Formats: sequence, C-alpha cells, structure tokens
Amino acid sequence: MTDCLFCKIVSGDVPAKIIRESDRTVAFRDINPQAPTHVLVIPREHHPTVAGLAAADPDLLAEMLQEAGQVAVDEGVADTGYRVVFNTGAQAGQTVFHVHAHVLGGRGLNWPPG
Ligand code: DGP
Repeated sequence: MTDCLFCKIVSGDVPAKIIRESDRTVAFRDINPQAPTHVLVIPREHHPTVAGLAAADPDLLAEMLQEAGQVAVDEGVADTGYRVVFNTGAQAGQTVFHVHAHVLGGRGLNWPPG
C-alpha cells in the first residue's frame, strides 16, 4: 500500500533501525520506545489488523510470533519476562493500520495495562 508508513519501512523508503529480517517479516526499533526493549515485528505484506492476518494467513502470524520470541532472546529479555502486544483498533491505541507486534521488555510491566 503506497500510503502505509510500515509498507514504506519494508520498502526502505522510510528509514528504521532494523534488527531482524526474514523472508516474510521485518523487526525494527519503535521510534517512541516505552521500555528499554521496544521492537515492532511486522509482516512485509500489508494486513491492517491481527484478526485479519489470522484469517488470511495464519502461518504468517505464527512466523511473526516466532520472530518476536527470537527478538526477546536477542535482546536478553526472554528469561526475565517480556510482553507481546497487538493493539487492535483505535480505542485500543492502534495508530498504524499495518499489523505489528510490540515486543516490550527490560523493565517491570504493570498489569492491567493502561
Ligand atoms: P500502535 O499505536 O499500536 O499502532 O503502534 C504504532 C507504533 O509505531 C508506535 O509505538 C510508534 C511507532 N512508530 C510510528 N511511526 C514510526 C516510525 O516512523 N518509525 C518507527 N520506527 N516507529 C514508528
């Protein structure tokens, strides 16, 4: 999609601090980190929400989760604990409608989330 920010990160038209790539996914640092580790894992293909992706291509969603787990290992937060978040819809705080998994760690994370 030409007007999608994360599609532009995938294509290289918008710069990002990319830390992992696979054939179908890209992981990069969030521009406004909410924790010492805050990485976004996205599919290269455009899907607006996690529910849409789950219906259209469950294997790709599984690959995103595998990549998120590997990000946690690489960032050194896998053993201490981390959170994988899919904000879905405007009321839940989704601002970019290209599905992304937030991988957050490196500090204590409160529950329930705000
Ligand atoms: P959400 O609110 O769940 O849709 O998360 C979108 C995230 O994307 C938010 O945490 C900030 C991040 N973000 C927005 N614009 C950019 C950008 O241009 N580059 C990077 N690296 N992250 C961005």
